Amino acid sequence: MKQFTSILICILLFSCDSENTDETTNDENNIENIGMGLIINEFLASNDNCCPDPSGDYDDWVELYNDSQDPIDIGGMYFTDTIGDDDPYQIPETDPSITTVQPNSYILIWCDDDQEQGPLHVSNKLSKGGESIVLLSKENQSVIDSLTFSEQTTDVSMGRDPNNVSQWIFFENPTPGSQNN
Ligand SMILES: [Ca+2]
Ligand SMILES: [Ca+2]
Repeated sequence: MKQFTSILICILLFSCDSENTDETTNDENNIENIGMGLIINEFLASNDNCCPDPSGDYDDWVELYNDSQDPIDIGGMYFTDTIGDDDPYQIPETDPSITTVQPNSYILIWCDDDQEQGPLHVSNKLSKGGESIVLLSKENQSVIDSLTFSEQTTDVSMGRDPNNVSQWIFFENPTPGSQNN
């Protein structure tokens, strides 16, 4: 029994030790997390009176948040409202000063089919009745973040709960371009 206990302690110590000091494991986790610094944070699928785009249009929008320590240029990434879309819309790479999201900052994609209004205006409008929002990487169109939503209320946004970012809740007072509140 004594010998068994000793072996058990050895095994436990070894496991704990390897977990705490194995940097390879952490590195692997970091590699898996590449691209997850950018998240879909809030959206408004039916904009009647909430908040106009820079051209004065009350259009649908999606707010992205960069929770990483590095700037991320969304130019070249793909956007679609359909999961498995084989022809997603590519955000233009023409003006990184407009399409780059700074660390811990927000950027708005206008879903208005007004591409002449700038690189942040995509071809897909959002359906009030519900559909999906999918952001795909520039390199291989892998999913950076996505969500599927059900019926929405005009001028009420849906976003991540600031107290629990994995929870999506409704906001009577949308906060496009700033922290959900
Ligand atoms: Ca517009
Ligand atoms: Ca917000």
